[in-house]
Amino acid sequence: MTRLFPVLGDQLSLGLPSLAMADKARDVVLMMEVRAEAITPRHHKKKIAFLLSAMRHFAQELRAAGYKVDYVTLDDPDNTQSFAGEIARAQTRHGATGIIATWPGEYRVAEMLRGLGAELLEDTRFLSTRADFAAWAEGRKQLRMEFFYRQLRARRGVLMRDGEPEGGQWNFDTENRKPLPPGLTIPPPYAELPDALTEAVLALVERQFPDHFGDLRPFAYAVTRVGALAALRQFIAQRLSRFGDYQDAMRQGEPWLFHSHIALYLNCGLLLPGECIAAAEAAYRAGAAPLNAAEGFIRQILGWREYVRGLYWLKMPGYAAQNALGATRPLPEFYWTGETEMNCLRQCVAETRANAYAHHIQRLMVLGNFALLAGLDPRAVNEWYLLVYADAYEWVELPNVSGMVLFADGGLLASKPYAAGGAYINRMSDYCRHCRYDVTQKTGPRACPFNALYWDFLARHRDTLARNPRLALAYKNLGRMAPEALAALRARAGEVLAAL
Ligand code: FAD
Ligand code: DLZ
Ligand code: SF4
Repeated sequence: MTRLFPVLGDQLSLGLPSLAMADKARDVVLMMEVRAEAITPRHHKKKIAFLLSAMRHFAQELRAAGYKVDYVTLDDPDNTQSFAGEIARAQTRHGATGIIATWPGEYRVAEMLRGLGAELLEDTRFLSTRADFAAWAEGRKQLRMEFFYRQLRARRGVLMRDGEPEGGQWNFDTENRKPLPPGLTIPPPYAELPDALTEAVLALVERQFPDHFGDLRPFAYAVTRVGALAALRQFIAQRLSRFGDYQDAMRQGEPWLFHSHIALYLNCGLLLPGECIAAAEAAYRAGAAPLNAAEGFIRQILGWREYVRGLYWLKMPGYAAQNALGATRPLPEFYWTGETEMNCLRQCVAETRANAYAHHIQRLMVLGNFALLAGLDPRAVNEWYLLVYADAYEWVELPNVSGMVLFADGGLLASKPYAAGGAYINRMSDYCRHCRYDVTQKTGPRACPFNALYWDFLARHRDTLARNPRLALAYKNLGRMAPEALAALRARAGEVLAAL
């Protein structure tokens, strides 16, 4: 009896628990390129190309490892272009009696697979389980990442010494907020030339999705495990040592800085979180990276990545509909075109369009901060983030956007909204030096829009946010402001919003 083992685009790991159960002699691994996944939402061209090429390369690896692989290509004339349609067709084709899969990365896909009677296995590529997170969250009013992280670190013995955190403290974030000094050499990112398989996919994407957002070429991402491992090695050797110091910095024309650029590989399965953490810890122990860098990097993966996944599965499906601040404004056109005089936003959209990548602070404090302050509709903002970044899958994108950026979950993830005026962007970047607006001005036609929007945001949400102890100082300052000054700021904010 043949059984069907669907392997989805974000499950490109030979160690997948479902694959371990497959009988190579009689079971069939099914991989499906389907249009529905590319067009709802309409993903960035580079993201589609990356994933389809990585899938095609992974199918070769599976065959080399002895699996029977049934691979449906996007332009197969019989392709029904949906997961459910392709699984049904493959069941008939192979006379398959059962479906076994690894837990997928999206709630709707899990529901679809369950609806087809599939057996779903826990995804062992994560370092904690959904049940671990649910047990930890039980009875807690607030779910702070820091405490989940500490527990995981201690349990797994990561950066620990005699039962205590290495260096005597869990978190070195206060050392990780430096702006970039002038003259610092930034190493180029890992890059590969596309092989014939990738070139075929690039041509396919150009043909099938010409109107999607984003630049398809140049295409230099790795598409195999070997390439992804090389990218990880290059990060550890060339950038990790400065990752901590400049984690929050931004510089015009420098999209990659000292970040790792591995989330796209981790999230589709070409890299595993445990090996990235082990590589960073080994670099620290060998004296090749300082503790604030290694701990900072490890916390992103062992802490944030595991935490947002736990939160997603605990709170779905309701999490996607949350809108605690009642935000309803449509997404401004400049999120697609980059055509705005706000230089920080223009730069971040342009880099997103070119690379299907922006680093964390660009996503959070520029693109996200504007969405928060302007009261953009969480559904529209989530859709944008999900489609523009090559590393975006709903389990990781949604908590970051609805929880971290928009405070749409009412403070479940973040202890306060990450709202900031232009001064923060000016401190951490050189964007303001190249901007038509003046970051020091609060009102008037040349005033940086972030300034008025910030105060307007606080005033607008006074009833909901003023009791938050972490906003006490901000509300104290708002309270001290002369009524005419606040009125002028709010009028300026009104103009900015009306112009959107
Ligand atoms: P680095 O800065 O080098 O960090 C190392 C790794 O840590 C990343 O590769 C990633 O795996 C992990 N990591 C870091 N921060 C987070 C986080 N907040 N949540 C989960 N993992 C994290 N990350 C995604 O992987 N997919 C997304 O769709 C995504 N959407 C985001 C949306 C918003 C609004 C924000 C603020 C953050 C989002 N992040 C997302 C988190 C983070 O911005 C990206 O993981 C990071 O920018 C990817 O680049 P990098 O690989 O160079 O990461
Ligand atoms: C994002 C994406 C795209 C563009 N295309 C495919 C595809 O053709 N086949 C596939 O298996 N997965 C694709 N994905 C990823 C899925 O949309 C989805 O995010 C994951 O399968 C997680 O459930
Ligand atoms: Fe952005 Fe304001 Fe700075 Fe211009 S002045 S780059 S709008 S923060």
